[in-house]
Amino acid sequence: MENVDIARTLRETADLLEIQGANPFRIRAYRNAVRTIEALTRSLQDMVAAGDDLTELQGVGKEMDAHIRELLQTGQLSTLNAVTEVVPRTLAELTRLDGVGPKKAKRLYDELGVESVEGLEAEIQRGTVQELKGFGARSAEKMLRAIGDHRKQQGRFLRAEVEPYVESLQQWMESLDGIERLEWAGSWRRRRETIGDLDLLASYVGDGTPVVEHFTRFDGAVRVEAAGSTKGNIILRSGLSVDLRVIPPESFGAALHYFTGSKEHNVHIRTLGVKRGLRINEWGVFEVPADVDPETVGKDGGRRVGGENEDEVFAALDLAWIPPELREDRGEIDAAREGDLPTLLELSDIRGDLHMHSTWTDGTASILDMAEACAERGYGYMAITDHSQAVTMVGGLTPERVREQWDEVRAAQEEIGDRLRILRGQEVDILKDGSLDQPDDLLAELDVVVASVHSFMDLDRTQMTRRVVRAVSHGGVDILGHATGRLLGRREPYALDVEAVLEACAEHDVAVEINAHPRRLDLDDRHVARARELGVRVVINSDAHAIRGLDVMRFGVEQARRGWLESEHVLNTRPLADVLAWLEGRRKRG
Ligand code: DGT
Ligand code: CA
Ligand code: CA
Ligand code: ZN
Repeated sequence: MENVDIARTLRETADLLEIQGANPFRIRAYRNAVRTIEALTRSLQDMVAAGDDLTELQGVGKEMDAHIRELLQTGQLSTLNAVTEVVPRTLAELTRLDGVGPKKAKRLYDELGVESVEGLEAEIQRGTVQELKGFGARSAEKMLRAIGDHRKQQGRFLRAEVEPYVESLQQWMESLDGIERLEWAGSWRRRRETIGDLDLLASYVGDGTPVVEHFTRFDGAVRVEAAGSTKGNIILRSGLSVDLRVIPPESFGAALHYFTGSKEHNVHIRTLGVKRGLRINEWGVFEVPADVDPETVGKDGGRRVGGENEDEVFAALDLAWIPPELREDRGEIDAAREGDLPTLLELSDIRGDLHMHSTWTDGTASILDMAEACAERGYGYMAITDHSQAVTMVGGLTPERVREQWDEVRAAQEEIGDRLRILRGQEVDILKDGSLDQPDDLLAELDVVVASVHSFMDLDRTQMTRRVVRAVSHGGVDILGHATGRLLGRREPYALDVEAVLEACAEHDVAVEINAHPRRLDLDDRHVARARELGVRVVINSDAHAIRGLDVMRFGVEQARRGWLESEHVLNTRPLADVLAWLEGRRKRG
């Protein structure tokens, strides 16, 4: 079992225990363990094999330690089995719907016999949910929307969920002799924010059966769907499907290009080939005589002019090699022809992080610990941006508390010295009418203000757009945080005219955030590209709530690359002096 599988099982158990009305402390123990496991970089399996004491991990006590060991040994959890004797396991899925917590799930089950998302949908259609006390038509309508959101994302995985499998499968395949090249293709290589399935290519001379057989023996596989001499497919415990293709070396580059996609990019490339009398497919690049329609010759008919390396596919069309992130047929082919491809930014360009939380609100680490961790990551600056008071659930800060926090910021700064600059920030709530959750004098005294929406997310498009535009036009806001509020797999973006918001950001010189949390990645790639076109400054923030949370920055950088960003478009690639100059300039203009 991978860490993600263990985390998922524990989370499911916690959900079901909560539905059952178990002791809140017990439930919290599960959730704390889940949070730790999700942030863990080492595999629990390896740690146990190495004889590590798991109870040294934060949030992992004796009971969770035993659970993890049981899962690793048997693939089962007896506690979960016992719980599912009382409430059906499918109820856990219900609580994953936005707006349906354990209490609601329990009532839907007790009073209407709803056991699953499908069941809930059917009951809403019959009108029974609307009749329940405390539910009503509006709430039923919201649930229907949540079901729709949930469905749209079904079967797709976050990059962060897939990453551990990529690493362990890579290691497993590398342990076999004879594979010349091994590359991931598909949406994973294009660094899409969600992944439908994984596509792995192996270059191998001769019959590929041993490679496919080795692949199917990967210990994370629960099912083998296909195993032949050139192709294999396995299903992992999480339900993730992995395709393997074994490719002869002379075709490897062409296959890598083909299976990297996207399909739209491939179609465009193939069409350009046809115009030049070239047949381009997963086997190679072939020249066909002028009087022959290239579509009519066989899959490897004609004279081979390339295919071993990927750049030969592009070179045959007089194109520069295109980074996989850009291969969506959104102008990258023209740019490659004209020498206009962007020099995409890299993780190492990032010099600071301007959105994170501490123990002052819902973070788990102190300001000093966060600062040390940022310094360790090589940053020159960071901002502590705890929530404002409207977010009551996490103890959002009043203006007085914010000023108190500055003492701790100052103390942490003294401790850290000139290794890193700690900026005094806030994540200020954008209230329902677009006003801000802090007074103007406080905003002016803060070094950096991130403004975000955390409430009334179901306003209509006009109201929501007016609200956000008003906030970014206020003058006191430096950064618009997670602009569309989407949660991948959980919640669609709220109704918002992003174009109008970006225009307002451009007009008022407000930076727009790429929130790097793998479940957010908000803005999305197209809007990032649009921000670049409009000349809006972009900032990539971790929104970390724990030290490990800082490490999601890489996902944000990947998203920025998919949005064609170069280092110069991103605020936090600039040195501290530039960032301060920009912030101070904004303060003066007020
Ligand atoms: P995913 O798995 O939904 O996250 O997205 P992809 O892009 O990984 O899609 P997948 O796994 O179905 O196929 C991998 C690549 O193979 C795809 O990006 C392009 C190529 N491909 C698949 N089907 C076709 C097709 O019908 N025509 C062309 N031209 N290429 C295809
Ligand atoms: Ca795929
Ligand atoms: Ca595939
Ligand atoms: Zn937020």
